Amino acid sequence: MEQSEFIWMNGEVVPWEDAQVHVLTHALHYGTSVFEGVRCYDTEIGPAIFRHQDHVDRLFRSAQAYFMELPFTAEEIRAATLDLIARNKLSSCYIRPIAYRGYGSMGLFPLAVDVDVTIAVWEWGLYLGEDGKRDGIRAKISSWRRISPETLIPYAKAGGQYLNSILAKVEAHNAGYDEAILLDHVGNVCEGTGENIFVVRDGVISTPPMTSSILEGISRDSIIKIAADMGHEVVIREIAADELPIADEIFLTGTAAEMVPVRELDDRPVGSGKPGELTKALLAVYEDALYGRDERYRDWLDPVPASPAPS
Ligand code: PPE
Repeated sequence: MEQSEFIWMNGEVVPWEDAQVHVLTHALHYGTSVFEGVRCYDTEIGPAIFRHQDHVDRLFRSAQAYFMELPFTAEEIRAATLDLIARNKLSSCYIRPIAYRGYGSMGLFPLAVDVDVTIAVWEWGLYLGEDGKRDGIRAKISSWRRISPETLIPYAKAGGQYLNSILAKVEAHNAGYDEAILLDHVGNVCEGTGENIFVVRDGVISTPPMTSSILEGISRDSIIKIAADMGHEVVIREIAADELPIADEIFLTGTAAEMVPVRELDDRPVGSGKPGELTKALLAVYEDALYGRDERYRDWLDPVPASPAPS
């Protein structure tokens, strides 16, 4: 991976290589962590974090779901992130804040273990590649079902929950596909391993609701708002698995992946087998929003200060 100079660890800025944990860190054993994936773009108004506050808020919601009390406020995390990007002299980067049960005691009762918080920022290209975004990807319906609300907390972005995504991702990779699409526990369409899903048929855009065990994606929300501004109401409804083969267009959204057309699903072309017209139109406006080129979405940008706060 592309290293940067500094990492923020429990309130201190330390050199990248010094950001280490003990092997008996609770989260390493039991997945007791919550995290975010955020991006900073080199925008028209300078380096700026896309929907920063929404990501920080989701981090706190995830933490609450797993009884974790963060020793920092949302505002402290937000300010630390902006400062860290400036210190690392980055104009665009991926941002990974993580709160985790640290070192102190083992065993499944976690509440006595302190919560540590770190923030790392580094340059990270698109998850499914620039060519994936341009030409579309090949996806496979996973044989693994997405975690259900009966066993875990789908709306939380928690470390341990990602074993589910990892099983689906490796299965898809080994079978020669770019990405997996998971159904929920009752068999409705849910999402990708790290992206939400949208389906277009006869000009109507649909996306699964919270009750289909999705992670409530911030990119998903941005696309819903952008589509509405373009005159397309996105229908939020349960989508049956057998609606996928008859879709005209399918695309995925997520911070790491941004927005990616699915050109082939289970070896069959989606629509024409090329990124669809609506997908392309939405992607163009979405990119304008990310890079601050569209005034309507400037409120989504949290500008990075030109120089770090004096320490
Ligand atoms: N579903 C899942 C399971 C998920 O992990 C993500 C984000 C999304 C949907 C989309 O959410 P949002 O980024 O708010 O639009 N996945 C993050 C981590 C991916 C990774 O590989 O790590 C991300 O995109 O940063």
